[in-house]
Amino acid sequence: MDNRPIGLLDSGVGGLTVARELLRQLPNEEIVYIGDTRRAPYGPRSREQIIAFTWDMVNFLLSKNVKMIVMACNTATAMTLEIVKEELDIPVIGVILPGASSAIQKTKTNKIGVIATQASIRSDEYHKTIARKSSAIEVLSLACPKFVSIVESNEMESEIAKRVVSESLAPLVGKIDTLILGCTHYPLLRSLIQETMGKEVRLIDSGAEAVRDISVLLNYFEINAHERKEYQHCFYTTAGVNSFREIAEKWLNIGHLHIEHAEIENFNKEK
Ligand code: I24
Ligand code: DGL
Repeated sequence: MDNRPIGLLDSGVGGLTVARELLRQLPNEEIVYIGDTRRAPYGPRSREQIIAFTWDMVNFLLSKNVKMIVMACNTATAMTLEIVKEELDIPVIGVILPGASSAIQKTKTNKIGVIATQASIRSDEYHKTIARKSSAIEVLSLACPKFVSIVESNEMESEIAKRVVSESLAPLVGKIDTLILGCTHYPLLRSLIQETMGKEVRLIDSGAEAVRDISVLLNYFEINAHERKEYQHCFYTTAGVNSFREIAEKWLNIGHLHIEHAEIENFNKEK
């Protein structure tokens, strides 16, 4: 048993989709969440920047005495998981392997699609991860850079969103039976994506899949938390607390969250 919190990191608020799933599936666990909202989105950024920014978040979480780190961001996972994992002596889990494994399980035609940010697609990490597990599978990868801005401008229901989603996904329609939503924001466009791809295509939410793996890992290392009377989940944002609060409280359906601003630039764990 281990009552230390689980650390989650994300480029901004998108990782709250993973946090919500974690709180639902693992209610005894306490979380510390850091979202680098000031420097988000990471999707259009360079590999070097994403690595440096992710290290800032990792070091920040280590200073909070977390028992494991969840990279709740596909872009950070694609660029940094292997590098960070190698340096830490606590478990580090990303969202790519869980999403990839689930898609492999579900495909019947051996044709899997992946949609994600530019940086994630450029890294080719989903494709490589799937190929390592099964060389029989064909992977069609597609960057959908406009999807994040649609969600962040709260236009999910608009006609523009409908058009952008259907135009963007056109290259995949009819070519795959399973589609990985390889970005934290895409589950919010799920119904539009499903409509465009057709109802026979299975959509995989990498974040939700990752939480099942977190549970397995907690069991394996015997580091589950006890049930307690009170939980003090902590959320940190590198930008304003108010806009973060609005989204987090609505999304998690919890009031009065503990949210603080954090300066993490060049965050040093020795501090
Ligand atoms: N969803 C996201 N980001 C935003 C947003 C949103 N604004 C409305 N909704 N803004 O991501 C990002 C920029 N901000 C973030 C806070 O700090 C300053 C900069 C997806 C979030 C997924 C949990 C739509 C919206 C909402 C509430 C819940 C969910 C949601 F308003 F998608
Ligand atoms: N969180 C990012 C991801 O899952 C999406 C937002 C961004 O580009 O920062 O890839």
